[in-house]
Amino acid sequence: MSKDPNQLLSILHRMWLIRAFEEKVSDLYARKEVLGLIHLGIGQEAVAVGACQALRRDDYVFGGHRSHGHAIAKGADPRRLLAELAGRSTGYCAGKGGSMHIVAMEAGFVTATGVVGGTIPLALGAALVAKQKGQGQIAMVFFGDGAAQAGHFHESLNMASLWQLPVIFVCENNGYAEFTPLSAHTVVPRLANHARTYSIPDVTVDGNDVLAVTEAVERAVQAARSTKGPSFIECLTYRLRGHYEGDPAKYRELSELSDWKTKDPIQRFIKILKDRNLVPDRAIQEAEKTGRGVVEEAANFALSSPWPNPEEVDSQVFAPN
Ligand SMILES: Cc1ncc(C[n+]2csc(CCOP(=O)(O)OP(=O)(O)O)c2C)c(N)n1
Repeated sequence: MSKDPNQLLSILHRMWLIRAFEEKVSDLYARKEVLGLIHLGIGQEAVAVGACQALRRDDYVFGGHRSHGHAIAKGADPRRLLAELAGRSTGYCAGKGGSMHIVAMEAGFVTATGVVGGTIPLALGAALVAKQKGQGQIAMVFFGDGAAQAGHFHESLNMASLWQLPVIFVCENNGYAEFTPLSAHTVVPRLANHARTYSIPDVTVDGNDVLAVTEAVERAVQAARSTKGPSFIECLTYRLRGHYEGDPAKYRELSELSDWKTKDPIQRFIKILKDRNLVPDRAIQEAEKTGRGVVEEAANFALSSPWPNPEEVDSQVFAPN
């Protein structure tokens, strides 16, 4: 990727915005202002930002259950996102979806899902539409290592390759599916190898290095836009929080957690920026403050927004009345 300082700063801003957002969600959850099951992506910001950095606004992105960061990275409005998590009528789904059902169509974030790997086949549908429209749009789907063990993951890889669909599979291998380590749920430790079975080009990258993710995705995007079909990118990363908010995470060693803390993707990127003198120090310092300011404003917006009208409980939902 180019070393344009504005582009580098925008990457840093986005990562801080996501980190600040997730920390605010954790805080609001503890205060019971945000309800439901909450999965945070703290520690995985480089994947979301690096991958979406290479996309156009009209490209389609699909997430999963840990997708606040994916939505923000694609350009979703943090105010409407936080309002959704707080169950308010100004939220993306009028407060009826919550954390795992984010839809931000204006930003090209098509949907998240609580069904593990459930959006993988959906991304193929978007890619098929994009291919038929012929305007260079592409689809991208984020999923975890656990999702890669699902049958529909394999069916989707097969179909994407067979039909040469412009879809990029981004596997966030954070080493755990819920409380189960990778070694206990597959005999295939390098998940990108699955792509080879279906003749899809693959790469495994350090998912805590935002520039490595960006470079891999840029290549995949170029291929997808020039009708060369799907790509698979496995990003090795780690979640610094439990599986869900409130998870005591007793299934992993504290030494493992502290080791990964030293690989924090934001601090690593800051080190690169400073060591190589790529952007002014002052701008680096400002980035965190800016992100936290945006999130503070989003929280004020969300918590001062009205609750949904109880009479509308069965509108906009797929439920019999
Ligand atoms: C179809 C389905 N099976 C099981 C679950 C329960 N579940 C929720 S999250 C999760 C683990 C997902 O792991 P992974 O795909 O690696 O994503 P991560 O949580 O690490 O981001 C499971 C099994 C579910 N939500 N949907």
